[in-house]
Amino acid sequence: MRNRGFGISSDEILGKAYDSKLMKRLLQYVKPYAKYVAFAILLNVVVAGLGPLRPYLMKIAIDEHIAKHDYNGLLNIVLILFAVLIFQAVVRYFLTYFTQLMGQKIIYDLRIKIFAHIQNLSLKFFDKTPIGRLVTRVTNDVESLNQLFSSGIITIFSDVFIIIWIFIFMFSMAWELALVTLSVIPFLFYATFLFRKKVRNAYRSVRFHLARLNSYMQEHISGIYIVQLFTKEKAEEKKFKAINDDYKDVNIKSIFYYAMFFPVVEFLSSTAVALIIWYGGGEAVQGAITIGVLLAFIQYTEMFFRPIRDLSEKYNILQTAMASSERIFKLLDTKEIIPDPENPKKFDKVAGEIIFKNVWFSYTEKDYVLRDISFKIESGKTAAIVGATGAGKTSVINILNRFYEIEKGTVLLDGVDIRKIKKEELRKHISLVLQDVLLFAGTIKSNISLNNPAIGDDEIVEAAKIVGIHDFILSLPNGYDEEVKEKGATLSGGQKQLISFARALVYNPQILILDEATSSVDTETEMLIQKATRNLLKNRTAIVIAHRLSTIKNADKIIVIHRGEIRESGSHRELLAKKDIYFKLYQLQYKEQENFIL
Ligand code: DCP
Ligand code: MG
Repeated sequence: MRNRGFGISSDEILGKAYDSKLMKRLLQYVKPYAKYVAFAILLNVVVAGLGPLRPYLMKIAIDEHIAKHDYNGLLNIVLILFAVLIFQAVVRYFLTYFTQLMGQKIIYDLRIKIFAHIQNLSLKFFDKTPIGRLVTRVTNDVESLNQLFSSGIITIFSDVFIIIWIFIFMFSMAWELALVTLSVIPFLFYATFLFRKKVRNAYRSVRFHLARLNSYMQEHISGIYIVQLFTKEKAEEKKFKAINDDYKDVNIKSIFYYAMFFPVVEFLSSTAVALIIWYGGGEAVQGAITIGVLLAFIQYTEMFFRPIRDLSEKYNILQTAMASSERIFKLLDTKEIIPDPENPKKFDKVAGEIIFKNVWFSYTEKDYVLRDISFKIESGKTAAIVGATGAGKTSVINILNRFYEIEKGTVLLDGVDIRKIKKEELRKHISLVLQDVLLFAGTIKSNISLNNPAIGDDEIVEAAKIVGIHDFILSLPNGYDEEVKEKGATLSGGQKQLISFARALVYNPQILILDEATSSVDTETEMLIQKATRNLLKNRTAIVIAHRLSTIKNADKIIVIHRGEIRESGSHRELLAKKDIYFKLYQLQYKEQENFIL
């Protein structure tokens, strides 16, 4: 199906209702709980047999005891019937409990597996995958598998067993009458076949429109700020109404098929009962069968249609589950992982020398974002990267952290290719303060330490003091234990940035990267941070990216990037003397400042 800009094309997968390959894979997850499955099937066979036993007991009660005025015999049968009912209730309890337990255990494992897998995927994958889709995998799709395991597959067994038992009872009582009941089955199959086909298509469009509704909601709410700012509420409401209308229409259409199907089944079942009364009644009048047999048959016929009607519902569960599992496996099969080396190089201590050697890199395989980048930052020195928006500055950092893999060239840390270092080890030595600060649910303290138990409270306070946010934190009602709500919505941009600054410092890294780290703090705070970091940068390697050139004047080396290429590099003084790009940039900002002051 065409992806109509909603990013939901993979949600449209609607494969076969039963796919043995998928099922085989799914069963891998059931395997650890094979005992539960065996137990559940056993209980199912028992439950399935108990239901059809009742009409048989009733037949005996009528023919053997009521007809023969045997009161004591009748009492015995009633007691047996009562015992059967109680037994059935108890078995049903265990059945429900164990199948649900098994289902929950299976999807618990599956959720962990999916989450772990998603976490390890490369950022390249996330660049092109909507978050909503990944959330759906862990929630909705996993839930539909739960339905399959807890009510779908196992009750299919029970339905089949019930039908078999009914057949056995019917044919052993009166095979001619059994054939009369069966005469409506071809019609039933035909109705079911038509229904399945229609429902399948309806289901597909329901899903499509639901995904549309979801992604619209998601986008709308995350952009609510812009919507309200531009007073777009009315227009958005109109758009939502259109989407909502479509969704309602396809739902009504799908309900129509159900509304048709169930009365048809009901009609066929009543027809079968009528046939039994007509044909069986005639036989009874002639004395060919007893009244007990006739009544038992009427009950069997009614009983017989229930599992068949349920089977078509099971079919839907099966189909949904197959589609869900296909999507889940597709995600689990995604191999966009940045590999760790087989024999990783271990570091006791990192000096922090960084070398880029003829590095070429692209996000999309099409255009190179970085071309032939080469530079060296000696250990303990500070390098600055400057360049226009979109020049590729952040990309250099992404590569150094191995968030993305480069196409050509090498990146060396202390002379070792970073592909020969475990990602965890590499990133342990690098701290990063980013353009967009991300805070997590938790306290201010946990946002600084990221719940690392090795980091003590003293160190957290110390880091906060250095970046100058300590006093602010103390002014909060709960100080360092203040809850951070919804990604830090109650904090200002600058406050968030300072917290992330403290986070970077508290990890005491050998390499510190500041990507526009001071872009949203005021000039005074920026100066304070600069002073503090100057001390901190001693004996560490640092990369500083900043638009305000005044902040990087003191860097040991300034690298000027333009459209993915290094155009100049050197110290502030050297670059000014060159009177080229950096010189022009500096002049521009300098003049701007002067104008601003005037
Ligand atoms: N890009 C991309 N996919 C990403 C990130 C970036 O295709 N996930 C593109 C957008 C830019 C180019 O790569 O054209 C360089 O992006 P950078 O983030 O490296 O740019 P800068 O950091 O230099 O820009 P800014 O100053 O705006 O932060
Ligand atoms: Mg950037």
